[in-house]
Amino acid sequence: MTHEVVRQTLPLLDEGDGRDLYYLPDLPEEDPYAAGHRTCAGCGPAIQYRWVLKAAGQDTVVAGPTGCMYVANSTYLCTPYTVPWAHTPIASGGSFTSGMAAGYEAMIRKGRYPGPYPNILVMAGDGSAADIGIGSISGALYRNHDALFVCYDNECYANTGIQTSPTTPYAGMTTFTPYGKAIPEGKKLPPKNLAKMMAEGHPHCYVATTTVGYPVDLINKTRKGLNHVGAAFLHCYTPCQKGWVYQTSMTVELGRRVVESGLWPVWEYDPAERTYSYFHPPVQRPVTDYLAMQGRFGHMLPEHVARVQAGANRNWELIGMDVPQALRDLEDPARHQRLHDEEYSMPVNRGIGA
Ligand SMILES: Cc1ncc(C[n+]2csc(CCOP(=O)(O)OP(=O)(O)O)c2C)c(N)n1
Ligand code: SF4
Ligand SMILES: [Mg+2]
Repeated sequence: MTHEVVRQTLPLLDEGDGRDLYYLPDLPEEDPYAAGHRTCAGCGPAIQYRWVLKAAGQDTVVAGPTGCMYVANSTYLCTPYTVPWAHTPIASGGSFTSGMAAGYEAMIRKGRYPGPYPNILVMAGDGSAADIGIGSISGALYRNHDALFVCYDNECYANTGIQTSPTTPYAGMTTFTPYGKAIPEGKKLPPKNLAKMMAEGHPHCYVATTTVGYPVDLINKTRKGLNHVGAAFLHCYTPCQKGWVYQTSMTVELGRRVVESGLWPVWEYDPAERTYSYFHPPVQRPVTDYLAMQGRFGHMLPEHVARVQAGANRNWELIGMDVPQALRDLEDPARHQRLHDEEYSMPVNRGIGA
């Protein structure tokens, strides 16, 4: 006898007219990612893990390919998870999760597991999701296994000592992209556009981007990805305090500024309509307001900063927003100084909708 596979539906939080994207709602009390792990203070990936798992709830199973969030979170016989969790090799997050998803489906159909079908999640770093493990994740998306694949993007291979990854931004200094006389900008290559690759390459999947600066957005996109029957991919910007060199308390602020400076478009891809919807932030800033907060960019020269501003301005156009003349003017290197001499606006108490 074949049993029906019953799926869960997680409720979405009210986003109001969009302004409420900024303020912290009443989060679910349950915390499947409990306190007591060993990530650095202010670790963006740890914030993302906590919110994603709060959004998913207790009927969830998680896989984690090798990276900071495996190493810092688990020591022998000890993890912060109150839900089943497995570590996978760095290349195998997609294949492991495919197996879990297919296994649960089969067990429920055969009556060997009572159901409902659990929330199946894998949270992989950018080194895993955009580089070493991209093949296995692409395979899982292509085969449309019912699971959510999250890339927590700290824009480097953090766990092995902050090496460059495909998502490290242009001019981002890492231990493998030091700046010097020969290469003054540090990293020369532009970052890989992972989320667009995933959406364009797997058009039947739910795909979205978000940051740790927008908790309601992060929680809702997690839930939409889990509610979607089939494969889903979420790309989340997660600052790494150790690798990026910034004030510990600024993690969430960076998660907003990267969007407000046009460097991280926040969007959602709807596989039914095959359309993208872009979030239009109410504030548009010069990229220096973002770059100057981080030591990894301190070596940048005026021409490097101007180049990043030009890229941000193209992003504004891409998401359908006007580029203010003041930001267009900043495409001129003559308008800049060395980044370590640059002033940036200090964070204000944003309040609701600020
Ligand atoms: C096949 C393979 N190559 C290299 C490593 C070494 N390694 C362990 S963690 C890690 C960094 C992973 O980076 P990322 O996925 O971005 O996660 P993060 O450390 O930034 O959290 C690397 C390269 C490995 N475990 N397996
Ligand atoms: S090195 Fe970065 S990603 Fe790793 S635990 Fe520290 S802050 Fe988090
Ligand atoms: Mg990483």
